[in-house]
Amino acid sequence: MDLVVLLRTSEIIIVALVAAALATGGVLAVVFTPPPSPCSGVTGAIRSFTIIADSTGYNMSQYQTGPWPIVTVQRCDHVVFNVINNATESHGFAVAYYSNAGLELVGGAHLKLEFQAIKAGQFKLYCTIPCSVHNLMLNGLLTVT
Ligand SMILES: [Cu+2]
Repeated sequence: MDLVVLLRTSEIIIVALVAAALATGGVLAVVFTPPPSPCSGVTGAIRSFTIIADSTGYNMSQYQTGPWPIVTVQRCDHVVFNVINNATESHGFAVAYYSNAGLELVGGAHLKLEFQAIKAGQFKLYCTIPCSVHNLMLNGLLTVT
Protein backbone atom coordinates (compact mmCIF):
# COMPACT_ATOMS: atom_id res chain seq x y z
CA MET A 1 0.00 0.00 0.00
CA ASP A 2 2.27 2.82 -1.24
CA LEU A 3 -0.60 5.25 -0.71
CA VAL A 4 -0.34 5.00 3.07
CA VAL A 5 3.09 6.62 3.02
CA LEU A 6 1.50 9.93 2.04
CA LEU A 7 -1.17 9.94 4.73
CA ARG A 8 -1.19 11.43 8.22
CA THR A 9 -1.59 9.18 11.25
CA SER A 10 -5.32 9.90 11.61
CA GLU A 11 -5.86 9.06 7.97
CA ILE A 12 -3.90 5.86 8.33
CA ILE A 13 -6.19 4.85 11.21
CA ILE A 14 -9.26 5.48 9.06
CA VAL A 15 -7.74 3.54 6.19
CA ALA A 16 -7.02 0.70 8.61
CA LEU A 17 -10.60 0.78 9.92
CA VAL A 18 -11.99 0.77 6.40
CA ALA A 19 -9.72 -2.10 5.48
CA ALA A 20 -10.78 -4.00 8.60
CA ALA A 21 -14.45 -3.38 7.89
CA LEU A 22 -14.11 -4.53 4.30
CA ALA A 23 -12.02 -7.54 5.26
CA THR A 24 -14.64 -8.77 7.73
CA GLY A 25 -17.52 -7.98 5.40
CA GLY A 26 -18.76 -5.36 7.86
CA VAL A 27 -20.60 -2.21 6.94
CA LEU A 28 -18.32 0.81 6.83
CA ALA A 29 -20.87 3.10 8.49
CA VAL A 30 -20.65 1.10 11.71
CA VAL A 31 -17.12 2.36 12.25
CA PHE A 32 -18.37 5.93 12.65
CA THR A 33 -21.54 5.28 14.67
CA PRO A 34 -21.27 6.34 18.34
CA PRO A 35 -21.54 3.49 20.83
CA PRO A 36 -25.11 2.74 21.95
CA SER A 37 -26.30 4.05 25.32
CA PRO A 38 -25.37 1.66 28.12
CA CYS A 39 -29.08 1.52 28.94
CA SER A 40 -30.45 0.91 25.46
CA GLY A 41 -32.86 -1.99 25.69
CA VAL A 42 -32.79 -1.87 29.49
CA THR A 43 -36.01 -1.09 31.32
CA GLY A 44 -34.91 0.22 34.68
CA ALA A 45 -37.09 0.44 37.76
CA ILE A 46 -39.17 3.54 38.23
CA ARG A 47 -37.87 5.61 41.14
CA SER A 48 -40.13 8.45 42.23
CA PHE A 49 -39.19 11.17 44.68
CA THR A 50 -41.15 14.11 46.01
CA ILE A 51 -39.40 17.41 46.43
CA ILE A 52 -41.19 20.09 48.41
CA ALA A 53 -39.82 23.59 48.00
CA ASP A 54 -40.79 26.11 50.66
CA SER A 55 -39.22 28.57 53.10
CA THR A 56 -37.27 25.69 54.73
CA GLY A 57 -35.54 24.83 51.45
CA TYR A 58 -36.02 21.50 49.72
CA ASN A 59 -37.67 18.94 52.02
CA MET A 60 -36.64 20.98 55.07
CA SER A 61 -32.99 21.12 54.07
CA GLN A 62 -32.63 24.02 56.51
CA TYR A 63 -32.38 21.46 59.32
CA GLN A 64 -29.70 19.30 57.66
CA THR A 65 -25.98 19.84 57.82
CA GLY A 66 -24.83 17.91 54.74
CA PRO A 67 -26.39 17.58 51.31
CA TRP A 68 -30.19 17.41 51.31
CA PRO A 69 -32.29 15.88 49.92
CA ILE A 70 -30.27 12.76 49.13
CA VAL A 71 -31.60 10.22 46.66
CA THR A 72 -29.95 7.11 45.28
CA VAL A 73 -30.88 5.11 42.21
CA GLN A 74 -29.27 2.48 40.05
CA ARG A 75 -27.97 3.21 36.60
CA CYS A 76 -30.68 2.83 33.94
CA ASP A 77 -33.47 3.45 36.45
CA HIS A 78 -36.23 5.78 35.33
CA VAL A 79 -36.10 8.69 37.76
CA VAL A 80 -39.11 10.86 38.47
CA PHE A 81 -38.92 13.97 40.63
CA ASN A 82 -42.33 15.31 41.59
CA VAL A 83 -41.58 18.86 42.56
CA ILE A 84 -44.08 20.89 44.56
CA ASN A 85 -43.57 24.56 45.21
CA ASN A 86 -45.40 25.30 48.43
CA ALA A 87 -44.03 28.82 48.57
CA THR A 88 -45.52 31.94 47.07
CA GLU A 89 -42.26 32.89 45.35
CA SER A 90 -40.84 31.03 42.34
CA HIS A 91 -38.33 28.23 42.73
CA GLY A 92 -36.34 26.12 40.31
CA PHE A 93 -35.29 22.50 40.40
CA ALA A 94 -32.36 21.29 38.34
CA VAL A 95 -30.31 18.10 38.24
CA ALA A 96 -26.66 18.53 37.25
CA TYR A 97 -25.80 16.78 33.97
CA TYR A 98 -29.32 15.38 33.50
CA SER A 99 -31.25 18.64 33.45
CA ASN A 100 -29.14 21.72 33.95
CA ALA A 101 -31.96 23.97 32.79
CA GLY A 102 -34.33 22.22 35.17
CA LEU A 103 -37.83 23.26 36.09
CA GLU A 104 -39.18 26.67 36.93
CA LEU A 105 -42.10 26.62 39.31
CA VAL A 106 -44.18 29.62 40.21
CA GLY A 107 -45.69 29.65 43.68
CA GLY A 108 -48.07 26.71 44.18
CA ALA A 109 -46.94 24.85 41.06
CA HIS A 110 -46.44 21.09 40.76
CA LEU A 111 -44.14 19.84 38.00
CA LYS A 112 -42.41 16.61 37.10
CA LEU A 113 -38.82 16.09 35.97
CA GLU A 114 -38.13 12.67 34.46
CA PHE A 115 -35.11 11.01 32.89
CA GLN A 116 -33.31 7.72 32.60
CA ALA A 117 -30.20 7.64 34.79
CA ILE A 118 -27.77 6.54 32.07
CA LYS A 119 -24.65 7.95 33.72
CA ALA A 120 -23.29 6.81 37.08
CA GLY A 121 -21.93 9.34 39.55
CA GLN A 122 -23.02 12.05 41.93
CA PHE A 123 -25.13 14.92 40.66
CA LYS A 124 -26.25 18.07 42.42
CA LEU A 125 -29.90 18.97 42.84
CA TYR A 126 -30.31 22.72 42.94
CA CYS A 127 -32.52 25.73 42.49
CA THR A 128 -31.91 27.80 39.37
CA ILE A 129 -33.89 30.84 40.45
CA PRO A 130 -32.42 33.36 42.89
CA CYS A 131 -34.87 33.23 45.79
CA SER A 132 -35.01 34.28 49.43
CA VAL A 133 -33.77 30.85 50.63
CA HIS A 134 -31.47 30.10 47.74
CA ASN A 135 -28.58 28.85 49.88
CA LEU A 136 -30.91 26.14 51.25
CA MET A 137 -31.63 24.86 47.76
CA LEU A 138 -28.16 24.34 46.33
CA ASN A 139 -27.02 21.14 47.94
CA GLY A 140 -29.28 18.24 47.02
CA LEU A 141 -27.61 15.07 45.85
CA LEU A 142 -28.53 12.35 43.39
CA THR A 143 -26.28 9.31 43.42
CA VAL A 144 -26.46 6.93 40.48
CA THR A 145 -24.68 3.67 41.34
CU1 LIG B 1 -35.39 28.66 45.17
